[in-house]
Amino acid sequence: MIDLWSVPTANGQKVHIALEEAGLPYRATMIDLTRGEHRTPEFLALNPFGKAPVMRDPDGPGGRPLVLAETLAIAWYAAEKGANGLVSDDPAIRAEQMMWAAAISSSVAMPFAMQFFATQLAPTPDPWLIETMTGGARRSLDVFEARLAEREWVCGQAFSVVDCLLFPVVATSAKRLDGWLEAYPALRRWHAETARRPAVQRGMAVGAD
Ligand SMILES: N[C@@H](CCC(=O)N[C@@H](CS)C(=O)NCC(=O)O)C(=O)O
Repeated sequence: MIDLWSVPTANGQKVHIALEEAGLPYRATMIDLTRGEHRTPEFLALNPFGKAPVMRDPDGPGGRPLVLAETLAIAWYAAEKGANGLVSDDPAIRAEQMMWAAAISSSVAMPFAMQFFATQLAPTPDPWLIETMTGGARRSLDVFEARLAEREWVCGQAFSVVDCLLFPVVATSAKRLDGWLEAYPALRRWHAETARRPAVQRGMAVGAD
């Protein structure tokens, strides 16, 4: 069974949802960042960057154990291993899925993370940083609003690993923005449809208590 060391944040939720949608059995251990559990020698041996989530599959490719960090890498691995169609067999669609998955993990995750640091964690609020990162977060929602106005799921007619990665951005990170999805009707429709999926509900519940 896959072992997952995780956190109840958007990054952790992305991986929980991908594992649930892939139908792979896993055991999640929640890491307490406030107690420095991500800086122990045992954790750093799994991920030298000292960041959750991290996964260990004892039955990886070729039957050998595989340790993976990075949310995108874990979600993509789960999507491929689960063979539930979360990653397309068509090389062109697959390349497009990778582009959107990478964008969510970098161009989108960065302003949302910085917005959280600037508004919730910074000892002294910096108005420039707050405005810049809130603007960046909103502009990334604008991109998905335009896309989802024209297609059911982020990469077309089929739910994919990209939707698994986007859901916590919208359901958790964007919820911190004033008005949440008020100005985003297509994202509201997509969020409601995605939130109805039992695997998404199970993934969001992991570590939530
Ligand atoms: N690029 C990494 C970022 C992971 C990350 O920042 N995880 C946070 C929790 S959401 C963490 O472990 N923070 C601890 C730290 O940075 O010290 C990914 O996509 O998985």
